[in-house]
Amino acid sequence: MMNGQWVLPRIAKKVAVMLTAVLLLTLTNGFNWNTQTAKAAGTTPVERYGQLSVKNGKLVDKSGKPVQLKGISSHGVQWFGDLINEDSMKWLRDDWGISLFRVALYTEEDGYISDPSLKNKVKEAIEAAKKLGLYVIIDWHILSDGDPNIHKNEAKAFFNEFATQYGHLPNVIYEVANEPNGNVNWNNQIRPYAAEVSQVIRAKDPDNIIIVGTGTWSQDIHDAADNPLPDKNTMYTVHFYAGTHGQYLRDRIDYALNKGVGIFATEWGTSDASGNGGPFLNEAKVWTDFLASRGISWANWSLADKNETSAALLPGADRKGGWPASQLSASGKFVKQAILEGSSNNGGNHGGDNGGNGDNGGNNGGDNGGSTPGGDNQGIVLQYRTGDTNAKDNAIRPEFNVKNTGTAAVKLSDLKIRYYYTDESKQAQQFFVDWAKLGNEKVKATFVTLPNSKGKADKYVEVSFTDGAGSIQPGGESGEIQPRIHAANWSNFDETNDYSYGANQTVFADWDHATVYQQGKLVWGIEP
Ligand code: DCB
Repeated sequence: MMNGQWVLPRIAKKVAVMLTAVLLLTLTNGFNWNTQTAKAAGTTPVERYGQLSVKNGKLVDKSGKPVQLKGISSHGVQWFGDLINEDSMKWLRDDWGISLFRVALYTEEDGYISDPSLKNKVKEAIEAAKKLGLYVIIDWHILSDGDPNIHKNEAKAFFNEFATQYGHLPNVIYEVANEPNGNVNWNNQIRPYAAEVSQVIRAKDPDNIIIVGTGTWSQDIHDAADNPLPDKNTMYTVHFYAGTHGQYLRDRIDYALNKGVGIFATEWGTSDASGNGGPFLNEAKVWTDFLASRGISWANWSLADKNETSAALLPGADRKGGWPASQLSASGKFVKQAILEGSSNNGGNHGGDNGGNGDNGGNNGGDNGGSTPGGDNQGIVLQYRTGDTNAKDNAIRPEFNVKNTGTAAVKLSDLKIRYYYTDESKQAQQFFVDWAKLGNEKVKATFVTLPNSKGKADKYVEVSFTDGAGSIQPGGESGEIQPRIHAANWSNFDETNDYSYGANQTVFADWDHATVYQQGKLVWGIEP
């Protein structure tokens, strides 16, 4: 199976998740987490917990006791900076029970690099956090600049300034690279960058927590766990979106925890990875329960009133807090409740009602099990359309829908789809899933070069499904599966001579120029 990263489009409009080997490690919860920390009325979070540090992979307070911080992240300060102020943060502390606030300073997208004055908003948030006794994450929000080294010099200057000015405060947490993505990995780009920036911070601030992003939009925590940084108060961030990222990512967290490294979820959403779609509150509940059981601190994306699912506020919400339920989105209600639940932080005693009976936006996590035995089935139909009408660009986008017209359920993990093409690049191939109804992470692929090329085919991609993908019931279908193939060097293909390509088939219809195998047996289509 090929690993690959993809380049983030400037305007991310579709959820895309890298398809890669998933660590199938089932690990037991290696430690007992005490979620009940001492409740001291009338004190702020920072008064209660003081100087944080990392001990045996856990975030601990001044007396060495594990602590789970919970809170919310701002959206980009260049867009929603007016929602970041002492009043709104006070409201979040007292009404929502947050102990943590994250300030997202985008580097690109009209962020800090083009407008350095945006750092003043970060300073405002830190000053407010100091007054309110909140922990504050200074988030160097790389995103379209997938490689943190692109703005490394600016990062070093920025963190030097902030560590010098605020490093003495116990409130401050540094996040040095939000979401590395694209053609970068932990060992070659991210770790060296983080080591260099950390050195700058440590020269001024010997002990506050430093959090480092990981590859694939901060999902490659296993790579960091395999080769962590030497600094003992460094943690690694995992980011997840409930509609996109599921069990495989929780398994990676357990893998990392069992290796003894500290994990911090500095950003997560109830939406899909685009920030929109859903909300997926059942899935989100599975996640917040998981984080609670592992004692992992988190900040939700985001404090914004943008018209998107992940925004906690509805458009036009007040700028300075005081939000009634009618100004909260479904996500905002869910997140507020998740923060208040089991929180030791509602003794804020600075006004607001701390009752904690927020509206419960969440349903209880349902599990969708239901596997059925395979067996011989003659009812498989493959539908196809091309998602790409440009036959000469760098992408091949065959989209599939598998129908079961038979009488027995068909296990998806028994099926393989082959799509045949000619590979002009002669390079390694990259495979991504832009969308799959059954869950992007449940679709895998491998590339096979034919020993003897057959005119219109010298390679095929074989799409398969994980055990967790479930079954297609009689009369049912898989739903759309939208893969994308690129050469490792992003060179163009010529699809006009590809066996499986249907230039004119832009709506789903049966397609026999791609094949389906069930437990290895050809059950649909004609091989080239
Ligand atoms: C992350 C980014 C964050 C982004 C959210 C949701 O990106 F850290 O900046 O926020 O997750 O996508 C979104 C805002 C939008 C805004 C857009 C661009 O919600 O309002 O227009 O940023 O500034 C992720 C996270 C995961 C994945 C992809 C992205 N993933 N992404 O797994 O594929 O494409 O940005």
